[in-house]
This record gives sequence, structure tokens and C-alpha cells, in this order.
Amino acid sequence: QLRALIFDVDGTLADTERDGHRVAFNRAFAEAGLDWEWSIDLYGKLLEVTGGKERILFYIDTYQPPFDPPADLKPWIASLHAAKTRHYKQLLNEGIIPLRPGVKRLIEEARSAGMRLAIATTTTPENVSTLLETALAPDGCDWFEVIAAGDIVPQKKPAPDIYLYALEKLNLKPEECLAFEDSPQGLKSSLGAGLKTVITLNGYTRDHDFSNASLVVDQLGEADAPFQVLSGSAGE
Ligand code: XBP
Ligand code: MG
Repeated sequence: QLRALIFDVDGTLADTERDGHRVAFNRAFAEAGLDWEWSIDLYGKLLEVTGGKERILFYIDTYQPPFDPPADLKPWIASLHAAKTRHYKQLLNEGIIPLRPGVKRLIEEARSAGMRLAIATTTTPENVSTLLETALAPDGCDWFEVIAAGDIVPQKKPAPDIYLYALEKLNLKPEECLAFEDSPQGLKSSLGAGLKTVITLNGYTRDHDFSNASLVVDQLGEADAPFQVLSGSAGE
């Protein structure tokens, strides 16, 4: 029996990456006097690495050869990333990033049906609470029994750790839950934790292989714009 829905955040609840996280990274870089500029295309490649701090490190290692990194690289990245979080929250507070179609309706319907709700994400906890408060409801955080986010587990997605953590906190078995994801890294993580997973595609993830998902849709849909099933079956 299905008892809980577990949601990814970035790309699943809202299209936060291109106009949110990416812009916030660029603002933090500019503020730090760095001439790094993550284009929409480049950011698509950088999304391969989950976690903002991990993504900055990957960029330095892979795309930024002329950069002479400071000796204490980790704290340097952490403070650059803290500035990015400040810019990101500011963008959310401006209200420019709405929830994706069908997200609010599904969450409200699940809540009134007595379904338990949880979050399993790579992003920083305060990013999640700001998004839920600004885009879902002022008390949106309280709608979720478990908000598993960021650095609380040692290994970020695609490792299954964050989903395993959420399952443990919910005290449920994977077969009692359904995960919602948008990315190959997220799907690997949820499947690794034994969860059936629904994929909602977005601009950055639509060309990836999601053949292991239970259901792939283009969005969660509204009455005036129903979702399209791309593979899988809703009855499975
Ligand atoms: C989301 C991420 C995050 C965000 C940035 O992945 O990869 O890194 O882009 O968040 P998922 P932070 O949707 O699979 O959880 O900068 O706060 O880490
Ligand atoms: Mg995601």
C-alpha cells in the first residue's frame, strides 16, 4: 500500500536550475571578482555533478585551467557557495520561480488523502524552505514530515543515501513510497534506494534515458494542460 510521496526539489517541484541556481552562481562569481560565467549550455553539462559546492570544484578541475586555486580550497568554495545561496534565496523571494504545473495540486490532493509527504534533495536546506514558503504556502515546510536535504548524508545523488535517510525517518519500506524525480542522477539515487519513481522531464533532462522509471511524463499536468505519458504506465 502506498503511504508516502517523496519529492526531489530542483527540476521536479520547480524549474530552479536555469533561471535560479545558475544565475545565483554567476552573481556570486561576479561578486567575488571572478570572470566565470556559466552559460545555459555549460550549466547543462555541469548539472552532471550534483551539489553546488561539488559543482564548483568540478568546474575548477574540468573547465577552468588558468585558475590558480587557493591553498585552502574547501573553505574558499564554501564561502563562495554561501554567497550563491544568498543570491539564490533572493531570486526565490522575488517570486520569479513558480512551482511546475500540477505540483501544488498533487501535493494538496495527497495531503487531503492522508498521504505522508517527504523531500529528498541535494540542495541546501534553506533553499528548500524558501521555495516551499514562497511558492507553495507560507506554512509549506510543515506539510512535509521529512525534509532530507544537502550535506546531512555523506554522499549526494546519484548515491541512494538521501532517499535511504528519508525512508529511515519516515520509518517506511521503499515499496510503501513513490519518488518524483527529474534527472538521471536523481533516478539512480531513488532506484538505488529501491523506490518506484515517476520522472517529470524538463528542459535540461528531456533527452536522457529514463527507461528504468515507472512512469515518464512531461509535467504533472493541470485540467487545461494535461500531462503527456512518454513511457511507462500509470497503473504499474
Ligand atoms: C540539485 C542539485 C543542486 C542544485 C544546487 O539536484 O544538483 O546542486 O543545483 O544546490 P537534485 P546547492 O535535484 O537531484 O537534488 O548549490 O544548494 O547545492
Ligand atoms: Mg532534480
